[in-house]
Amino acid sequence: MMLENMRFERFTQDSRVVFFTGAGISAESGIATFRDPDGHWSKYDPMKLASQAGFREDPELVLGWYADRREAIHKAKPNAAHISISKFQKLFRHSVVITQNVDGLHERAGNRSIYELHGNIHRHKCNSCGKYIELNDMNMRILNRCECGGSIRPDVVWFGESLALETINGAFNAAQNCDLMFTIGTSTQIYPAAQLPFEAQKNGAFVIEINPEATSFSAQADISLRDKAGSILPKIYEEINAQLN
Ligand code: BV8
Ligand code: ZN
Repeated sequence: MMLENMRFERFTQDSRVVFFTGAGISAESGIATFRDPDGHWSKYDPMKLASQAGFREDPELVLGWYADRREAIHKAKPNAAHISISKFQKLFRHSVVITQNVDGLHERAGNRSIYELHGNIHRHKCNSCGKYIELNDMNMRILNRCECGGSIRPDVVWFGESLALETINGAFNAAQNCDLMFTIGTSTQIYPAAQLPFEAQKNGAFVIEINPEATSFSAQADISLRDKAGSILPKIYEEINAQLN
């Protein structure tokens, strides 16, 4: 569908907007996704690395994987898609970002009202008492212990771990009460996050998907754009900004 044919007059600057994102929005920043052919999971078994069992079995393999990712993220910069969201958030006052990503690029791009469903790779906590602990870069690859004796791990949500209740409740509430949702760069396979576009649409939102590949949500998206976020989101911003002003 051509952008010019998309009509956005039904929205105003008071519309409630949700930007729901996955690893694909960081792809153009050079950060590997999970399920693309050269993604993280193609090299490792996710259940092994992003799980309590995997961490118990080989903590330094898991800590090394996160340290490698953190180094790649430090070298990366937010891309045009992250930056467009900051522009959108000036246009739509009631807008939030709900991300599955742990890379912190939304925050670095100046996006606000961010729900980090799966935590943040730059924070560490105790695996037993949950206390947040500052680590310097040196010892992020080795197993450190909390004063309670627990192992220190990245503050991310692993498979089989529950998402922070306040975060997931806030995200569902935002999705169920928005007028417009963009679902960007997610294969829509990981639950409960993947439920969000369906929830938004069920509650009357207009949902636009941006992904070079089709996903389990594509067939029912109001608009599904087979494109890269970094190239099409700036164009959609220009189109909507022109129609709203
Ligand atoms: C939970 C960690 C309740 C941080 C991640 C058995 C036991 C327990 C739970 C389950 C179970 N079986 C199933 C479940 C539920 C499970 C689940 O969903 N499993 C799947 C496999 C079915 N979920 C959970 O375990 C969740 N917790 O349910 O707790 C509970 C508790 C106890 C017992 C029972 C239940 C926890 C899920 C969180 C797991 N942690 N990451 C980290 O290391 O990063 S998941 C991981 O996948 C990342 O967070 C990632 O963000 C997320 C989703 O992936 P995507 O973001 O979609 O990325 P992906 O690579 O898949 O897709 C990228 C897309 O981008 C592609 O479509 C591509 O086409 C597109 N793209 C590429 N380039 C671009 C682009 N798009 C736009 N522009 C581009 N340029
Ligand atoms: Zn502890």
